[in-house]
Amino acid sequence: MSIPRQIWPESFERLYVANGHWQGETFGRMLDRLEADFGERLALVAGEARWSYAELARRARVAAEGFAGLGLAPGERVLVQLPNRAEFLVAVFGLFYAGLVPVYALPAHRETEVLHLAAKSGARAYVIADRHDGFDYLPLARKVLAEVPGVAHVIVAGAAAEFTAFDGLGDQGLTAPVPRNPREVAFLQISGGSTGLPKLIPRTHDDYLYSVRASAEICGLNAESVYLCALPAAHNFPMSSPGYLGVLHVGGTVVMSPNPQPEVAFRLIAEHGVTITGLVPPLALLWMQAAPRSKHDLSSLQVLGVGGAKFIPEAAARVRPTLGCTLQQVFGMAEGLVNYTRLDDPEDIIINTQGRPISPDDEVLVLDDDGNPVPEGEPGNLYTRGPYTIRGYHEEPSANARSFTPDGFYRTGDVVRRLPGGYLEVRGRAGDHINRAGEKISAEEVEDHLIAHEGVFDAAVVALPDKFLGEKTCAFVVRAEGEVQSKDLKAFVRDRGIAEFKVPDQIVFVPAFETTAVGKVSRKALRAALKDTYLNKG
Ligand code: J2J
Repeated sequence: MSIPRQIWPESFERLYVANGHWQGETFGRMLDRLEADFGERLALVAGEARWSYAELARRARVAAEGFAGLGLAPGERVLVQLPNRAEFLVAVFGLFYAGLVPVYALPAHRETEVLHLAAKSGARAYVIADRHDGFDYLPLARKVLAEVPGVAHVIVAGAAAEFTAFDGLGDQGLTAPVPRNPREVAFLQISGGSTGLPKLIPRTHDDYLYSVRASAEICGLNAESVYLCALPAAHNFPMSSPGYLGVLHVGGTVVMSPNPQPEVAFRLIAEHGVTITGLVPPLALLWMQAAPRSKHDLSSLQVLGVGGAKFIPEAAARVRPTLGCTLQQVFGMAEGLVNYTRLDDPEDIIINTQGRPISPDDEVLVLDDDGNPVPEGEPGNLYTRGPYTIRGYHEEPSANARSFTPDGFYRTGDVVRRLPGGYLEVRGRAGDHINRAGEKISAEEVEDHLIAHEGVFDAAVVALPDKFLGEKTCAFVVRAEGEVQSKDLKAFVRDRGIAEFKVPDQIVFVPAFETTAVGKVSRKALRAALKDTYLNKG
């Protein structure tokens, strides 16, 4: 069963083709092109691996043969949950080459998220590493096999136990990519949305590769560029803004960092002459703190992209003095629209704005709550539509009715100011999620986990400002019978098998939630009122 073709109205498709955005390349054909153009150049550094484009392509084709050999048919989905190691790129290019559709899970995801993503995407296989960050993925894989009927194969990078070893997947390799329509869904990315579990974002070859090509150009990449992938590779930001795909597109080198901590990343920067990387604001702060004391030479670094959450101007102004490189603010979303400050923008724009859209065909509206345009410089809700912004989530009719207008604009949930030249300044957001160091957490999802505890009568989760994380989570909890304590609740939520970053940072017990005489208040109003009553006093 294939995913239906992603539909933009025909007039838009014609426009995006006519304007040169959609060029008809697929990820499978991209791999062949990269090998032909850059064969012996260094494509990837990861752990001990130093692979040329030819070697990466060879390995991906072998993996592709292996995937096909398992009986996976073109168009079928494969859940990929791999940390930043060489197998990540081999697996995803192998899947593309075999005409399969990767579904990206984060290494931090646990049972709840993984089971949901596998079931929702209709995944037929699950690709993991044996261990990462002290977590053993094999028991999780057994659970996925037992509980998600469609999943028939587990492929493991590392010690595979009873499962298929990634290394032994193929033999000769496919000789050509399995043909795919470039307008079809190439992969499913996950949303950091504000309601419930992650939604799946269908991205096509044509739309995504346009954003990759254009990002590579905006970020000044060329064959000498060396990109450090410090954030988890499954995130949209390190994937394509400009990310490892942007760097591969122009024949540069990708260096995989197993984690983004300065001690690890700085050594890799010095050793491999890294020229560009991307970070979320808390990590940028950490790097700026560590750089003056570091023994490593960071002088190769030319561009630091910062995005995923608001980078405050005071911090932004310190990037050049402390790290000696150009800051590029990146305001993007896995649903599509990506804004960049340009490398040659005046310092004032680079420090105070989150950039402007990639494409002349990105349509941006800034509207008040009644849907009327606000004057330039006034805050309003950001809506967008364009050549690489989706028109709907995968199989989410009710979320789609909320998140997209009838004429196809995506309601981003972000509140922005549009400034002269089309630059955007992010002011906040309308939706109820917590942006914790760039990881988006749905208030509703965490509330559901808390309410599942028998000692909890009701719960409301809000964002609190945090100097380091930007925002952290605070759960207001009304107890049921008994005296349940914070540490019990945190342990309970953690044991429900969710990503650690979703466990509430703080829990505040309150006697009751105020409700109006009518007895019902929107969750949004309730969260705001709680914050106001308990946290903003004095
Ligand atoms: C304020 N908020 C920001 C920024 C994202 C590049 C960069 C980031 C993402 C990403 C991405 C922000 N200032 N600079 O996909 O390709 C918040 C907004 C946005 C949401 C999207 C990329 N950059 N945000 O973060 O899908 O609220 O993508 O709507 O994870 O992050 O989150 P996500």
